[in-house]
Amino acid sequence: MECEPVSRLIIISNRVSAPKGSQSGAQGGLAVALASALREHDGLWFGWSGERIDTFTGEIDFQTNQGVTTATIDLEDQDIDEYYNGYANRTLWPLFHFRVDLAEYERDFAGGYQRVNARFADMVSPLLKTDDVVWIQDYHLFPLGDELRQSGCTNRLGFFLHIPWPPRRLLSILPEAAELVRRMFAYDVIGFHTAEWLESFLDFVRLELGGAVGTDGIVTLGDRSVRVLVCPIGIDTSEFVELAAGVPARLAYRKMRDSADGRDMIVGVDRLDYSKGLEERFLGYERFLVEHPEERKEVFLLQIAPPSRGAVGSYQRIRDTLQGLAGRINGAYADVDWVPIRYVNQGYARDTLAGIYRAAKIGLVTPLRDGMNLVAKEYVAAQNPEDPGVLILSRFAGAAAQLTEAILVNPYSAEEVSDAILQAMRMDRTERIRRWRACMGSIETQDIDWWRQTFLDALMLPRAGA
Ligand code: GDG
Repeated sequence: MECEPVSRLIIISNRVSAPKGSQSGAQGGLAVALASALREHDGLWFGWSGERIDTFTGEIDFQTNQGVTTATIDLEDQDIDEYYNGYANRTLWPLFHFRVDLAEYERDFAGGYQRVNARFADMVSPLLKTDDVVWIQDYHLFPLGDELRQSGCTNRLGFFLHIPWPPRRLLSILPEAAELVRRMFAYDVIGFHTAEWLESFLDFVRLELGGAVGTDGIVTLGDRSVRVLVCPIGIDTSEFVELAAGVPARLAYRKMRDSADGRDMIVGVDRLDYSKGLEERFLGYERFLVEHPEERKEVFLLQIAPPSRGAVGSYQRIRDTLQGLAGRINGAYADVDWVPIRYVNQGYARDTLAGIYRAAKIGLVTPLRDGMNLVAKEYVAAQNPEDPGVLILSRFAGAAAQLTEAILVNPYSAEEVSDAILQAMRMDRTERIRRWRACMGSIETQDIDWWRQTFLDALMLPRAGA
């Protein structure tokens, strides 16, 4: 099937990351990829500024930076509490990451979520031209497509989910689940990272809503049809390879190797989030120290964990738990010349990070559940091809479907994590190179440009309902 060219692209996400002077700053790969798509299609990026105001004004702040125009609005306290800290991060995020125990269900949260999605639609609608193609990002904005349709929008609308889609029975716990999924049929195309997330979505549509799943990737509910696809997000692999070979990365590499004093370094880099399995990771590493006392001083774990979503109680608790755990493990095993865990609660520039990844013999990426996980891919991209490190990856990260030659582990099992660390430490160079090449092949083929193009191509196919 032929796809039409994209005329103007409108991207809508909860937050907008305006392009900065350098790609080596805090800006993530996603922001860079979306910015380059916007540049190519003369686009506009709409979202929340991240600022709080007393009363919502409806004012839009337009800015153009390096060929990318952004349009942002400020939100009022109640919106942020109910929509962002509430429904998005206290209800949907935990539930979609299998943490039923942490998910909170408040009508006020659901109401705030609905209100802000309607607000986004009110603000965006007047900006839309007839041929604009609209691409909405992530779980903060599930109902936005339907809100736009209600205000008369006939544009092509695409939606991409960056987090896992939970199994049907789990999603049924959400009081608004049926309505939320029904409203997703306002989109023309919905994309997921993995076949597993897509299958769970289809299960819900089929078994809870009575929808019909065609063999051609078209799903129908009542009189609405939507095209669904698996489209795993990648990183800007060639940029990351260059970054890892550049001067700032080389300096970071040297600094790390010097401070490692000949020992192997294991690295973890994650937003401080309970879904990333940091507590279980520390316990798996402790298990390794207990089971292999002879290896203790041969290795240390560097865990970089910049705090996130600090306004949410469960994030404050995980922060306290990890501080306590790192302290306890260090207290129990440290010696005058060795500390088992270096636990760091701050973020680093991307180029520094690239050097740190390269200095690590092992990348330890063990989320309990993760839509994709870009750190796993960045770790692979940053390695020295002649002497690469080993990636240990949770089988519950979306990335495990692609990086099948990593050492895949069950992150809940301290024993498996411990065994994997030993296996990685002892792996010979030939085996390391073989596994690394397989992983690298995958992230080179399906990089961030591939992701964006694959999604947009699907969005520009003849429309599902047409
Ligand atoms: C969501 C989904 C999905 C981390 N610390 C620093 C830093 N980072 C960067 C990493 C990486 C990014 O943040 C994190 O990406 P992840 O994919 O690991 O995780 P989420 O933030 O949870 O992202 C996830 C993703 O969306 C994309 O679809 O993969 O599953 O949960 O790029 O490098 N960057 C810098 N300093 C740090 O200290 N500069």
